[in-house]
Amino acid sequence: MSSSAVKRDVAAHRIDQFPPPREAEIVFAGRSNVGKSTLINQLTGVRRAGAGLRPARVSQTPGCTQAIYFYPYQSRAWLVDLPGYGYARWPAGVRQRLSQLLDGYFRAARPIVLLVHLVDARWPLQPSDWRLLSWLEHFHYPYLLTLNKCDKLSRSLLLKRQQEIQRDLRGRGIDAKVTALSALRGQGLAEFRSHLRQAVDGFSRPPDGPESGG
Ligand SMILES: Nc1nc2c(ncn2[C@@H]2O[C@H](COP(=O)(O)OP(=O)(O)OP(=O)(O)O)[C@@H](O)[C@H]2O)c(=O)[nH]1
Ligand SMILES: [Mg+2]
Repeated sequence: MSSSAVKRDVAAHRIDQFPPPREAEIVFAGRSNVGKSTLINQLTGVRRAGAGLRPARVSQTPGCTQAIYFYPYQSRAWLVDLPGYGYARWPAGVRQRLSQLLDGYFRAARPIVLLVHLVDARWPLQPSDWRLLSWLEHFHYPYLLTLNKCDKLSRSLLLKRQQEIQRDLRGRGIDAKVTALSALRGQGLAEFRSHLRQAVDGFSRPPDGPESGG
C-alpha cells in the first residue's frame, strides 16, 4: 500500500477488513457516548471540508459505533474509532461480535502510536474505565487520558476533576498525562493535536514490501 492510500476511511466489521498495518494508528477508546466519534470528526474536519469523506457517525444514543472505523489523518496516520464499552443494551450477539473484533484488533500487532482513553469530565473514572486500564497493562501502548465534554462544567470543577483522576491513576501506579477538551466546542483541541503530532512524528513507516500491495 502506498502512503496515498491513507485517504479514504475504512469500516472494518471483520478482522480481514483492517487496512494493512503500515501507517501510524491513533486509537480512541472509551465508554459509549463519551464523544469519540465527535472528536474524530473535529480532528479530521470532514464536516467542514466535505472532500468526499464521510464523518464518523455520532448519536445521542449510546452504542452508535458498531465496527472499527479508520479515518485518514493528515494523509499519514489513521484515527481509529472503536465501539464504546459500558453499554448494556446491545443484544448478546452484537456484543460477542464486537468483542471478537476488538480482541482481533489488539492482538494483531497494529502500529498503535497512541491510545487515547476518552472519559466524561463530569464523572470520576468508572469501573469499565478501570477494566480498560488493567487490560491495557498487557500491551504497553503510549497512553493519553483525555477528559471530554469540559464545556459542561466550570473551570474550577474541571481542574478538580483533572487532579482527582491524576491522583487516582497514581494510586494505582499509573503515571499518565491527563488532558481536557470539548470535542463539541473545540476547547483544548490545539493542545490535543500537539500530542497527536508528537506521537505520529516518532513513527517510521516500514519499507514497502512484496506483501504491501503496491
Ligand atoms: N456537550 C458536549 N457534548 C458532546 C461532546 N462531545 C460529544 N458530545 C455529544 O455526546 C453524544 C455522543 O457522542 P458520540 O461522538 O457519538 O460518542 P461515542 O463515544 O462515539 O459513542 P459510541 O459510538 O456509542 O461509543 C452526542 O450527542 C455528541 O453531540 C462535548 O465535548 N460536549
Ligand atoms: Mg462512536
